[in-house]
Amino acid sequence: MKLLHTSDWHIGQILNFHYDRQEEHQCFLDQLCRIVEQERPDVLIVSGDIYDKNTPGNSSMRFLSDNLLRICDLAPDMPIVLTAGNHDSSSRIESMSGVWRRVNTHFIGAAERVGEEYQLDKHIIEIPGKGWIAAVPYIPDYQNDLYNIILKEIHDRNTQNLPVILMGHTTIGNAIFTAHETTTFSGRDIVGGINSMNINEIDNDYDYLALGHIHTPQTLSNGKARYCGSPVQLNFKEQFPHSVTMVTVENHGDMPQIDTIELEPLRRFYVIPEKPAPLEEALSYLDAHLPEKQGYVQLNILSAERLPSDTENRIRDILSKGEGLLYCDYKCTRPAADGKSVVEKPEFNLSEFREKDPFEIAERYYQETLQTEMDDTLKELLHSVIQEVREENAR
Ligand SMILES: [Mn+2]
Repeated sequence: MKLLHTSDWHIGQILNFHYDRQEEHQCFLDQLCRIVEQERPDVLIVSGDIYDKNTPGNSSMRFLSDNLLRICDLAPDMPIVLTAGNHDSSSRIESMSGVWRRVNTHFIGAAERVGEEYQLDKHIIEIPGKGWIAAVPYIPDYQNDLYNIILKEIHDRNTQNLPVILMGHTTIGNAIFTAHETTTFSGRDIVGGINSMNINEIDNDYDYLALGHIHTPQTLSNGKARYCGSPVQLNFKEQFPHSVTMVTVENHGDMPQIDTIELEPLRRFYVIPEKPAPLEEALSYLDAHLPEKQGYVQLNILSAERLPSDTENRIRDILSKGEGLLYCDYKCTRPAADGKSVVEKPEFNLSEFREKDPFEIAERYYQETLQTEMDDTLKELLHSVIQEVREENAR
């Protein structure tokens, strides 16, 4: 079976409340269409975070339908499987499932139980003669048993010994989280509000685990679980090539062959200069090193003081000398007291702030105002309240 694995599209993202990314998403989807035509995969999967927001605008919804239909027309026999991520509204994604199934496209939004029993059929997609997809969307922690219950069910149905692909949108412990802010609670990493789980909690009965949520592309140490990463760069931290993943598995029990196909971005993200420099130095460096390819620019400033109010205009003036260079923001780093090393303490802009985990914000606020760490009792209390609100919202 040949599988095209993507995740974390984040359609509808508005960068810094200002820059609509739709043209960039179109550029990605045009490339995806070409890849589908050339590679002829047996299935295309999107492991969560289809949209950037749980209330995508009408234009984003139309954008997704138009592009999915285009892929359906190019490869009518290739099923498409899309699961909800933590950014998506599970009920919205679920509401699309009926109509889209008519064109071999499967939207799976949430796990449902009748009494104690999960509804398994909606998560199990058989590709006759090729393999099985276990489509698990983003699920709250307490439903982690779902992975194994579905795998067990497929095990019973898989009489031909075909490859089994498991989808997940979660945090796996010990993965590389470079593009994300992380926090730790009770020895577990929390990334983007999702507690990490140990990969060994999932039974070894899959041939490839197609993960979403972490935007840094990486194959995990067992050699058969992978975060394919976001296809469109979403912020200044994601400084790595963006790609999609092609996977081939012959039979159930075989190791997958994993290849990546790099994507060409429409716009780039420039952090200038590379290391934080005093304001005047940073401005003249930018002036002398204007990037040639279009993109977003963040000025990297070292300053103990608040920056003068005309800073933004001065950056914009310099950028207007280039082609297609968009002002994004500046990052201000304070020098450390010893005058040598640099304390990384960026001031968040609003859009970065919105991406933060509530736990992390509270932890930082506490630390900064009281100059001491939260104790474990308080952490635990806060954690359980946040969890409770989340579960309430998920209903
Ligand atoms: Mn994501």
